[in-house]
Amino acid sequence: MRGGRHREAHDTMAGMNTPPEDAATTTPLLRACRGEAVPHPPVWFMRQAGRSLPEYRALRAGTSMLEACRRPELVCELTMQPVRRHGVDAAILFSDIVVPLVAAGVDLDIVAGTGPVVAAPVRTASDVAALAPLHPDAVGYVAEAVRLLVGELGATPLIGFAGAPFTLASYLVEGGPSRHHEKTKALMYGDPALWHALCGRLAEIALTFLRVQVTAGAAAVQLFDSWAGALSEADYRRYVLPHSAAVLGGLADLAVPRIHFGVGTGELLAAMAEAGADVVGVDWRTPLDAAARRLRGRPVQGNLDPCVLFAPWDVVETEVRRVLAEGAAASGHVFNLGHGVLPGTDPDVLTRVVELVHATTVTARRPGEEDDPVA
Ligand code: 1CP
Repeated sequence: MRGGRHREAHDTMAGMNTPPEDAATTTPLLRACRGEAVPHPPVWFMRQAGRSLPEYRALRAGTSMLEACRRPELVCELTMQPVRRHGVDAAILFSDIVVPLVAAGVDLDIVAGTGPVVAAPVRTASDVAALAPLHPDAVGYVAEAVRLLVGELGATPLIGFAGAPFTLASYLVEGGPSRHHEKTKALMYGDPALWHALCGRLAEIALTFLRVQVTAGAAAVQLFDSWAGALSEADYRRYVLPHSAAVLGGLADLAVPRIHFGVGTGELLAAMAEAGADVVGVDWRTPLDAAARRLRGRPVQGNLDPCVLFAPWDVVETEVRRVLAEGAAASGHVFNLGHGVLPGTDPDVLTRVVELVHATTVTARRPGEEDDPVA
């Protein structure tokens, strides 16, 4: 497979001759997250494990999403598929942001073609009071999957993840996917005390879920606040930032890079960084050099429009090079899409993007760093 050849080359560059514990901290992903020089910009794709891959569709057939998330060996294989195929610089755990809610006792299902659907939406003080904390043992299957993966992945880092309080609250309050988040915002504006109580509980759940993953071996984490872009900066700071900060701050002692991402968050980037992110994920609407200015040079992740992958290759190539050039303005750049891989994406295009990013060492190097030794 093309990805196999590619990975060999990448592993060599990432330091296969160093002991495993060193390799885990010197890979391009972790170096870029710390703003250190890299042999090439690291690249992975949000939703890289998924319906764009025929091997994913074959393995998932007949198993519901939540059931798949509870089976460590299946999680391990689904997580590995895009790593083997594309030669990406990181794996992301196959799971979902609602998995810890289910484990904490919320009656919720992931409906194919729709997303998470909550049986009894959370809207009153008694609903919030009934939201139990997450006990780490309730996601023991996630810890087991992470341990299996760390063994399989070798030097390639595993990214653990969780949903941020606002995005989790949106699913719980709306009862499912939502375009305008109107019930969520009505609760937020109408009963701030209840809102903060809800988000406080969700922050604890997200933090426990992330700590389980890092303790089991995840080398970095991403906190998805996918729908935070629905808020003004003032509302984000008032109603959301303290809770996301509790999650990100609660990981500080574990010393893993914390990536924080949302969609449509161009106006929120500085505030999201203030919440405690080491790296801020950016969608395709904000050029990465503009994002880097808003973030005062902090490392960025992103931000190729996932729809560009449906255009002819010469367009894809031009856009990838533009993203790389703009990303070079930041102290570190993790190449990614601006949001998740769309199901109809041709997986061979993703593999070619990885090859292109890995081959673009020199133009991606930041000015003034030419003499830095490469890991
Ligand atoms: O490869 C990977 O990226 C790992 C897998 C992964 C991740 C990181 C899945 C599998 N879900 C997630 C996170 C997630 N889940 C987010 C944050 C990322 C993002 O913004 O896309 C969100 C918002 C969800 C919620 C969710 N779960 C949705 C979106 C619904 C909406 O509001 O539009 C959907 C469709 C799901 C189900 C889901 N999660 C993952 C998969 C493979 C699926 C499809 C399930 C199926 O096959 O039925």
